[in-house]
This record gives sequence, structure tokens and C-alpha cells, in this order.
Amino acid sequence: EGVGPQEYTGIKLEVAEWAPAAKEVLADKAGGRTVYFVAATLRPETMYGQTNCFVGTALKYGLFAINDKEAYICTYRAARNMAYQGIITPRGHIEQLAEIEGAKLVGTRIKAAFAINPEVYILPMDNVLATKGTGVVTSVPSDSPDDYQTLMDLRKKPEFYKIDPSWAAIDPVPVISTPTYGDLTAPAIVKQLKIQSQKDTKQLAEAKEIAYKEGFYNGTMLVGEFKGESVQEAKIKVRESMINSGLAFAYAE
Ligand code: A2H
Repeated sequence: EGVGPQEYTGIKLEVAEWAPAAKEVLADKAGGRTVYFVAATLRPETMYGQTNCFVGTALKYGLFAINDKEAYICTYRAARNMAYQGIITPRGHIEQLAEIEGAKLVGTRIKAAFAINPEVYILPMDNVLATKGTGVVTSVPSDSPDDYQTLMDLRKKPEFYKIDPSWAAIDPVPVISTPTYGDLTAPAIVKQLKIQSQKDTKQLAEAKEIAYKEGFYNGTMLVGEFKGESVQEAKIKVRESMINSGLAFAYAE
């Protein structure tokens, strides 16, 4: 990681329908507030291409009151950071309404803010770190090698991952075009590096580096408000527009 703080964008993904196990634990706990999963991303310009959203099955998540109207699902660590960044009112105050294991969140349907697919499912990912972001990783398989490979693993072994295959059925959506890899940069790089599974962490780190540089320096937006512009130009404008809409916010750590 770099020396300075990472400037993430928090993406608010409203719950559309709880998985039964999540409903059992969380129903009635939000006190009438609207509940959102909050994903932390460094690539807000790719959010048009969300196809699902990942949690770590062994991680603990909390339901946190953000204000009178909203509650967020994220790790306790992220809620504490949000409290000190003034995202929670009153500032510095953490009110945890419930706690739940990631495994029970899988199968919940959410509204994918800004995405071409309006609703997507919460699915499991092996390598979600408890120590980074919110513990919620929204999945953009067109541009993230980790997201693409995890989606392929889930499709190959739905029983092993305890998911309904229909939850992983949405295909990658072209969002950014790059001269070297075309409209689906991450799948092309995963194929080129012969990556087989999300357990190939070394090759995935290399793929992530290539995809990130290629998208940022050479990418052109294929969709959205800034279609036709370079990613370098569009990135900050997409982020600002998302934040202005109320479904995204600045989050640093
Ligand atoms: B990124 P950095 Cl399209 N555990 O968002 C594992 N990964 C996490 C995480 C956690 N707790 N929290 C966030 N992330 C992911 C989009 C994206 C991302 C694209 C391409 C690359 C990419 C869609 N997923 O990340 O270590 C999130 O995925 C590669 C840079 O702080 C977040 O941005 O650099 C990124 O990792 C932050 O990782």
C-alpha cells in the first residue's frame, strides 16, 4: 500500500430481499431505517458493471445505525472509521443494532446502485480481508480479475460454495474499453495468465496490477454519464456525480 490514506468510495447497496438466515437475525433490528450494504471501492467508474457483491463467510458484520433514516452493514472496524469521519451522526458515536456472520448474508438480493443490472445477489469470496475497506466488495468482473475469477469459481462449484446457481448467473458487462484487452479487460488478463481459481493469489495480484494500470491510463468509458471520455478524466467526475446522488460517499483509511 502507499504511504498516504486510501481514498475509497463507499457505495450504498439497498437491501431488496433478505436471505432467510439473514432475515432471522436482522428483521426488526433496523428500527424502520433503510438498510444498505456498503461496499468500498477504488474504482467508482466501474460501478456500471456490478454483477453481484461479495462478503467473507467467516467474517463478522454489524448492522449500524447511521442516522434516523439509514443503517449500514459493514465490519465494526469500518463503522468505527465512519464514525470518526463524520459519516455517522452524531460524530464518533457507534450504535450497533445487530451482528451477523457473513455466511448468513449470502443470497440476499440488493439494489446495485449505478449498475446496468438493477439488482444483484450477495455471494461468498474467499479472500475478503477483515482489515480493509468495509468487508463488502462489490463485484465488477469486467474490470477486476479477483471478481471475475471468483465468479467463475462460484459457477463451477455452486454446491461447494452453498449458493443457488441462479445467483451467479449475471455475465460481465462491458464498461471500459482498453486497446490491449478490449471491452472485458479482466477476463482477458485472467485467461492470458492462465489463472484457474481464486486461490492463485500470486497471479491474481499480477493481473490486478495490469488491469488497474491498463484501465486507468488507456481505458475509455463505454457507458454512463461520461461515455467516450478517458477513464483518467471520467474517474473523478463519476465519483463526484455518485456522491451528489446520495448513494455514495467518501471513505478513507
Ligand atoms: B475494487 P486496495 Cl473493478 N478485501 O472495487 C478484499 N478486497 C477488497 C476489500 C476487502 N476487504 N475491500 C475492497 N476490496 C477490493 C472494484 C474494483 C476494485 C475493480 C478493479 C480493481 C479493484 C470492484 N470490485 O481493486 O488493496 C475492492 O475492489 C484493485 C485495486 O486497497 C477495492 O476496489 O488497493 C480494492 O479491493 C481495494 O484494494
